[in-house]
Amino acid sequence: MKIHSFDVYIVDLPTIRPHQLAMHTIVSQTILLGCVTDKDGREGWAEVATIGGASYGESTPEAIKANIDAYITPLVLGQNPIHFNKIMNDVSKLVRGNYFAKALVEGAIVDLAAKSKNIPAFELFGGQIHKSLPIAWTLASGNTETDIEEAKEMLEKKRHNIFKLKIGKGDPYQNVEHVRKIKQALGDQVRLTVDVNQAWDEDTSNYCIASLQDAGVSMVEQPLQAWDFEGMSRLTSKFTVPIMADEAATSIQDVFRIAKYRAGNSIALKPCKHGGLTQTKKVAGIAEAAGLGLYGGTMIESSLGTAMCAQLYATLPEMKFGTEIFGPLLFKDNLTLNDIRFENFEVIVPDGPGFGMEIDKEKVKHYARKFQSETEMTI
Ligand code: MUC
Ligand code: MG
Repeated sequence: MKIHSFDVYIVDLPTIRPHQLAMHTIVSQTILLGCVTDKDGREGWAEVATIGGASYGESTPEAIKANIDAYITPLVLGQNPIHFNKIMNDVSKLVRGNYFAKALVEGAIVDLAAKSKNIPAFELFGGQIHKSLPIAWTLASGNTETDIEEAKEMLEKKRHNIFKLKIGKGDPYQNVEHVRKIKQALGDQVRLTVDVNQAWDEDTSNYCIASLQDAGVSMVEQPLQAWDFEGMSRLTSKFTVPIMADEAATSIQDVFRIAKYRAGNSIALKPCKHGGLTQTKKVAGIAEAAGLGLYGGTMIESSLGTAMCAQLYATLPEMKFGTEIFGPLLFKDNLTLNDIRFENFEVIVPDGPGFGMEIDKEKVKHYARKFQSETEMTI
């Protein structure tokens, strides 16, 4: 079995409502799909998602596609997918950084390898510990009343009882008030966390985190810029509310540094930002050894990317802060023929062959960027 082709599609998928982060409001999420084939025409598929073009991170959708096409695909053609560990090790020697690109390539190869053995992909990562995982929902409409109504609806439907608020945009002090009001309205039946997405300086963080802690918030994610390890370390030792590193926790070396200097006492995992599933397992190992709490993060993937995250997170001993892989629930449409199931405040880990998802090629064609004409598309 040899890899015959690798194709990358850029897809824009509309959301059910605007989703407001510090740097960008998502109304249409840009997703990359990777499709690997072998000589017998068998396929493996993977997904990574990006937020706000170049405003969230360095891996823009266009760069991910261009770098895979030019530099990674030539290295994987002709290789046996079951050797994905060696393939990605060889790729990493010749391609620096490019974590999202590597995650997409590794994911599609893993899907193909697992399908060829008729096993779920998590069997290639030590096997499943959890069959379902707690799932948070992000309240990010930008309006306090709308967020409270949305949260109440989620509670009633038993979909979520953990809520994350994106509070990096606008006036920090007003945003803290917004959080306080939501916590007051929802009470102790919910766990409330906040994500600042690097928007505050240290003085603002000192003032705001004290108020958030007082309001009963149970975790503060990435208050400072990704590079500010020292500031994150000071905040972590000052407050009792857990401080989570997200944008700062990319490579295994970053996570080791966070552990060493306590620049955060919890880590948001995201296979795309770490460079794939294998690297995510390594990050989780460093965190576990250092006693850092884990969170199953998302870049707001659709069903396929969510299945990839769920399958990997299911192999880890403990997700202290649960997961936030709610992506499929935020989209108007689905790129797979089957759905991710959300039940009783948890996401059910897909357990079919590969990532357990069947791609809907008509939908991929429908939402793929126009510069990819039908004649260029091999699906
Ligand atoms: C982030 O920074 O964590 C995750 C949930 C959400 O609403 O935005 C993302 C990105
Ligand atoms: Mg975050």
